[in-house]
Amino acid sequence: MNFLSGFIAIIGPPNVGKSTLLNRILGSKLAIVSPKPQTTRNRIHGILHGESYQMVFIDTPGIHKTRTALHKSMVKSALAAFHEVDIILFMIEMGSPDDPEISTVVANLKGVTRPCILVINKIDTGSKKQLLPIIDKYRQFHSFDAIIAISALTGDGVDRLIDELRSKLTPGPQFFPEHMSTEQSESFLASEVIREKIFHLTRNEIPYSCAVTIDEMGEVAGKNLLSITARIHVETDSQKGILIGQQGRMIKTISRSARLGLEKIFGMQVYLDLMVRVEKNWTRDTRALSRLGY
Ligand SMILES: Nc1nc2c(ncn2[C@@H]2O[C@H](COP(=O)(O)OP(=O)(O)OP(=O)(O)O)[C@@H](O)[C@H]2O)c(=O)[nH]1
Ligand SMILES: [Mg+2]
Repeated sequence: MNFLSGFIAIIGPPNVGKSTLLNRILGSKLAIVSPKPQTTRNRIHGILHGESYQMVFIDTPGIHKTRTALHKSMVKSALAAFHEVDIILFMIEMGSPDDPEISTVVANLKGVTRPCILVINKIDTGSKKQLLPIIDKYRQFHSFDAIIAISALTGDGVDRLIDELRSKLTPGPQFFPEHMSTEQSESFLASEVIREKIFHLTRNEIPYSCAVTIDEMGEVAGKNLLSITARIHVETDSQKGILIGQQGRMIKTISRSARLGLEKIFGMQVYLDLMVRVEKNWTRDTRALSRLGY
């Protein structure tokens, strides 16, 4: 019969729970999540295989006012998604609907003609009463095809969202084979897990000054062991000092926590060799950015 498919972008300001929703929908951890804004830097694809349909979700970096070349590249990749997908999930969070960044994000809805669903996330943090004024306000910005309140964290409302999306899919090909849940390479996943631990374990500007690349990654024959050599790039010598920590304590903590996360994802023991390298002001240097994957 008619197979249905479509590309669906999850777009919105930083920290509203876009990556959490992607992971929730796919039931596996594809995108890293942290309580800090601007965690996601690249677009992340996740593929949901249903009975006679396929949804390809694209998690995007949070849209915000840009400062460095890194931020520009992040926002550019998020904005491009507006024009490259079939359906847009425009996500905000219940708690801060008046976020000053919202106007930046909303401005990009102008002229969008494809189906657009407003998703109000984090309803576990407040009461239903708070929703009405938010809905009224956002209706003035755009004529949304549907408005759905969810909690990506608890899963509340997510089935309803999937049903709504399914009703908006159009006949199309099965873009990806059934066993495939993401297009991301294993080395990208590995570098993101390490970056996530840096986001969780360090403060101030440190998470924003780090990029992670994988030098080598491979299974050790006959040992059920994955060996990974990775490099954390920072912008200054003092950041390098902080990341390594007194007697190497910080880098050891990051390394241990990353190793456990990697073992969970890859289902085997992991040996992780982590180095720190200074790449002066890489977030402002477009050539360094592309070297580091942005
Ligand atoms: N209480 C609650 N917290 C949530 C929910 N969804 C996400 N969070 C939390 O919100 C924070 C940000 O989540 P992310 O998924 O990283 O948000 P994001 O929109 O991808 O953020 P960026 O990648 O920085 O743009 C994390 O601490 C999540 O655990 C939710 O439904 N309820
Ligand atoms: Mg994210």
